[in-house]
Amino acid sequence: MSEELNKNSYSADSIQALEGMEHVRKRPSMYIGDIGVRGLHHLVYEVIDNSIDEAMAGHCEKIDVFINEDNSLTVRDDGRGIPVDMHKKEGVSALEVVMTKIGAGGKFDKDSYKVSGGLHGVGVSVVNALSKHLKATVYRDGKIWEQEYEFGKAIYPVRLIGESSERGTEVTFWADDSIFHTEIIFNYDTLSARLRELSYLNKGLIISITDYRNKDDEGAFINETFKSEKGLVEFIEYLDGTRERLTSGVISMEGDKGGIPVEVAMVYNTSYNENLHSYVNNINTHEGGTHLAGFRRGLTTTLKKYADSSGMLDKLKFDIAGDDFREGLTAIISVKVAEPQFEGQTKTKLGNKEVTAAVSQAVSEMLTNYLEENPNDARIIVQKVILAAQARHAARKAREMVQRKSVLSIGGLPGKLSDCSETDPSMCEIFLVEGDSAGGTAKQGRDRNFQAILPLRGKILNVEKAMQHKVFENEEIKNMFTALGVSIGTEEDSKALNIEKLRYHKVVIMCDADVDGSHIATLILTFFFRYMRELIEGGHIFIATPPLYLVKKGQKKEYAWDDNQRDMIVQKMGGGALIQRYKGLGEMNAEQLWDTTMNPEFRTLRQITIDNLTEADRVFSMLMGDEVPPRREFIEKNAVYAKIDA
Ligand code: 0RA
Repeated sequence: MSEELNKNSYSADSIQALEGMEHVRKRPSMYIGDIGVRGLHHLVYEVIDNSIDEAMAGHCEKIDVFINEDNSLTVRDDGRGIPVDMHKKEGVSALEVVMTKIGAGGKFDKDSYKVSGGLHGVGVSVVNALSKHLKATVYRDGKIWEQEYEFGKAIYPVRLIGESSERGTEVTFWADDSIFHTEIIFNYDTLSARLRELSYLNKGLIISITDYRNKDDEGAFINETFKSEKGLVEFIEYLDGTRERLTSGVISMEGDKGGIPVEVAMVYNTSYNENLHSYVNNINTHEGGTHLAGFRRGLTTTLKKYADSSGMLDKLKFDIAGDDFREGLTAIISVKVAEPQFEGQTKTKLGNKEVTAAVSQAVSEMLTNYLEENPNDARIIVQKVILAAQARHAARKAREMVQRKSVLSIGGLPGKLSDCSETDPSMCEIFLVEGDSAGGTAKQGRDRNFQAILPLRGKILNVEKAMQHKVFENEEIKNMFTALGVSIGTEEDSKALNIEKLRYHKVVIMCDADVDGSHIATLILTFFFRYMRELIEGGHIFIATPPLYLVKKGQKKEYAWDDNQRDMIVQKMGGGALIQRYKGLGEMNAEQLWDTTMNPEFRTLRQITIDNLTEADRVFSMLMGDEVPPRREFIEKNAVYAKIDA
């Protein structure tokens, strides 16, 4: 206490800064979203964002990311280098201000075009506050400077350590394991997917990632370098690569509309899904917002106008709705907004009103040109829209059937459902079980107080390839809707989901631990991803993990989930242990299934989360689409379990 008072050099501002850093450590989730795996990776994005800002200001061409052997992480750029000279107001170097003051960002450089920023756009000082150690190195004006920090506090003033003709900033941080509720281990695929995305969103920028923890077959560290010359056009080709293209080229535009940089790329494919991905300042806006509204408006008005004047709609007996223009459409919208207002539950919905008109105008101009110059494609698109409208009318009838059933609630519950007695949804679980026989075992093994069982017949419908009305007519899918108590579709938005009446807060997919089982689990996940994504986003979807082996000796019984575990148990039990390989759930009796897979005390449920929505979309279309080679490659790369990070 008295020590604080004696430090006369501490200005009121630096004490406030200290409090800011303390606050970050006390309430980390307010700054990085959560303190799990997602929040940990958010630290990386936050550091990279500073380098991206430097690139957007036109001063940086290359960003290198290194996952170090000890799971510290390094980001290096070839920008101007964070200034190290004395900051007049703060009395310390500018570098120290940037690193230790919450919200300092690049404030002292008003000219820089600063629009990037992570989910919350909080700045690198937040990463510093949540790191047990951080080291910043600046290459600038022929010199090398460095400063290190612990828990966000500088441990020495900026010091000169050498000379160099290089330019740039390097930050290495060791995340504080006392803050995070997860091991400090970075996931290569998660970071790589985000860096690839960033390279498409910032064309021309070179971004590399190196993993010093793992080597490939040739003994080199795992490494990828991303650089996109064509930006969103290439992003679309990557995303939609395994779908069958309907038109000749990717329709795209890039320009400035009323001071707002807008980039759009789109393509129609033969699928029945709508895939819109929108970004604001490189952030994926899951919840959409004004830019997406602008895209829809521009698309609908332009296509409608063209279709009307083409005469192709003359004999049509029914109306065309907004949805119809977006069936089989994959599009990416990226805008840069100086002062974005983010709204919505996850703060990923753009609120700035002025953006709607900017994007709408951009899309109208782009599309009008394209349709005029490509009359063949124009006809194909209008025909697709008409077919979509026809299908929508059929789908509505099918959907109304499902809804009528779910409105009847109790009486309408599927006959195959073995419900639980608890009625508070937050306490209830439902197991979606592959096959009637495993369903029967699960029914005997469960705790009927809070666990419900819905058996699903064999391979469920691949919704990736089915038209909407086929999806709603499908028996297993209808059963899932009614059992879960979820209804779908409003007048304005046929895919709007109503999950307020969700009857179980845990939905557990339980399939055999073999190739067929994973295929079925993937089919079910695809259904949730395309038709009930809110359930995944709400953390309601889980995958059960039945054991692979039973090891027995006399009365002793132990289960193993992998070969390693099996060998350890065999060794522990000594000679004469018997190993039973479970090929499916059906080989377990009710008690075994309860003990290993259903009993909350001992089971492991894998919660399904979406790391990167755009990448998840690509993976589902690839896994469930027509093309075999990319699917085989993915499954080989992710062998054992085709683990889908969705
Ligand atoms: C403000 C001013 C200047 C550089 C930067 C910020 C800067 C920050 C970061 C963070 C990571 N990499 C960065 N690179 C640059 C320099 C202004 C000038 O030189 O005139």
